[in-house]
Amino acid sequence: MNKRLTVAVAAIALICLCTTCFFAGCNGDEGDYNYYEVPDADNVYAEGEEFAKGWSNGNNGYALAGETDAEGNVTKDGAEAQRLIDVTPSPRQLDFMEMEYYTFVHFGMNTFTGNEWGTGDENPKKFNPKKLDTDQWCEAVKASGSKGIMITAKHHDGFCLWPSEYTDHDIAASPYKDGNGDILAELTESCEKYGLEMGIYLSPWDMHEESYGDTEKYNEFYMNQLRELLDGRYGPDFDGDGKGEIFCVWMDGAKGEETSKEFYYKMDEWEELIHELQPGCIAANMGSEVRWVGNEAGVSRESEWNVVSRGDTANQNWQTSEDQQEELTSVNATAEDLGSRELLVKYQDLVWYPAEVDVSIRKGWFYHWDQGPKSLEHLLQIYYKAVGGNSSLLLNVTPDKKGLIPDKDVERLKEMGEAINASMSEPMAVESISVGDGTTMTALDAATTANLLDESTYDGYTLSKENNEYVIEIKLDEPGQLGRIDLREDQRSSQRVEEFEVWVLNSETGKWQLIGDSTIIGNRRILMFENAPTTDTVRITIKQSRSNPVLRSISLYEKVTTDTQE
Ligand SMILES: [Ca+2]
Ligand SMILES: [Ca+2]
Repeated sequence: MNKRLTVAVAAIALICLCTTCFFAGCNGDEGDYNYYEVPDADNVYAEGEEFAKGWSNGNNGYALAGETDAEGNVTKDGAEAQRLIDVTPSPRQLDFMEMEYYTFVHFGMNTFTGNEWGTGDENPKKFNPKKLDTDQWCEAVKASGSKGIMITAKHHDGFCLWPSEYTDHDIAASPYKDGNGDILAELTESCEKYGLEMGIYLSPWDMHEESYGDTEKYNEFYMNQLRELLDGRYGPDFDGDGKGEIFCVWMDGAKGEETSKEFYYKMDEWEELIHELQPGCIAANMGSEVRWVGNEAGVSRESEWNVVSRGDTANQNWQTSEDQQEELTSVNATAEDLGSRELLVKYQDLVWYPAEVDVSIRKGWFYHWDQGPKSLEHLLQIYYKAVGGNSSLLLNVTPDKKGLIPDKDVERLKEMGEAINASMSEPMAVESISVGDGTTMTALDAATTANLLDESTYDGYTLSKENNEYVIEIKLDEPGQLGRIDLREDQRSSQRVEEFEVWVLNSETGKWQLIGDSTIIGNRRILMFENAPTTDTVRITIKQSRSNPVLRSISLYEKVTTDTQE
């Protein structure tokens, strides 16, 4: 777990996260989230006709781990499928993936100076929120469906929101509560009250700290601050052992330009300390457990893979020339393909490294009076694309100089939570589920059906190749119009599905109609439909998978009247 991704990955993330994107104002385009346009009648089969027409469940699409050929040798495809699915999440990563959506709070000295980046020599007297209310933060983000809050305990300017023993550049030197304030302690109480997890951003870049630039000395300083933040004094104590829990420490790779080339962050040591003090705490962004999605616009890939290459060594089965070796080390965080079979076959060293989408509700990460929140449509688009596209969503909010999330943003967060709830609160009632090849179908027993309909539990159903199970048929209690389909794989068995389709039996025409197709599923894949025909039977066909798909859950949601793009 301690090996790092290549320098190329880190360097690109560093530049984009901290300069390019903000200054270029890359705020994301609205309007590109896919509601699936249901195609017209050309993709239909009459009932009874062979369903699985035109696609293969052979090696190309559905190689089983360890599959043997006619001579009894393990096939190349089978061995490769096994190699890929052998990469699975750590228990800590598995738990973290249940968070799905949580909130960044950028609040600090920059809030009072109007900067995105400070200088490190700001006067602490400038920091003076008069109405700071962390309950207001928690109430607002909770209403949006968020499960936790991550606070900028220290941003690049080095000003600390908690009284730190290791610096004078902190809240104790500010007028806030006459120097007796501790915003992390206040947030701890509020998180406990609202049932939200708490995370911490501790900027590795520290413009104020004298030892910054000296690897050894600064390392000691940073580790000391980590100890203060993670020794149990902060974070809600949900397990009741008297010590607070921190769910995530978020570290970016930003570094002062004036530092020497020899100066570096000892990320491995930091991560070790984080896990020693808080065994459940994830190291994100430049940490080795959750990867940056590659932009700050809230955009994730169509196929977001959890198993990716470290980008350093060639797979022994893949012959490399010098040029190809060069290509191998150039995998970077912003590449479109990080995890296809075609790509991974070239690499020896694979890791479980799921994506996190970080984006601000406003243009900036800190509060600026002349900015406002993104539209509801834009936020929903970001949410469905990230959470519904096998990524975590870290949505930033910006408390103002008073110390409050602005009213407009509070309202927008509420609308967001309400819209998601309206579309996805109560799944359509299911009569039965069966599996097979589309012609011969076998009903699942009641217990398996219940597991498969329960999205909160990992257990579901593993499709069998021997029985030609690549079609899953869901019979509904009542006919209805699909608005959302929400699929989950059991990530304990890695990420397997590479391509699938959704079909419905059109109640009017009596024919099967293709209404959507997509690539990966992973932790969660949500497809949205605006004009699906009325149906009482839905089929999901797995077209390609790395060995048998292991499904955690299937949830179908009926279209609601408010549920349109407009
Ligand atoms: Ca505890
Ligand atoms: Ca389940």
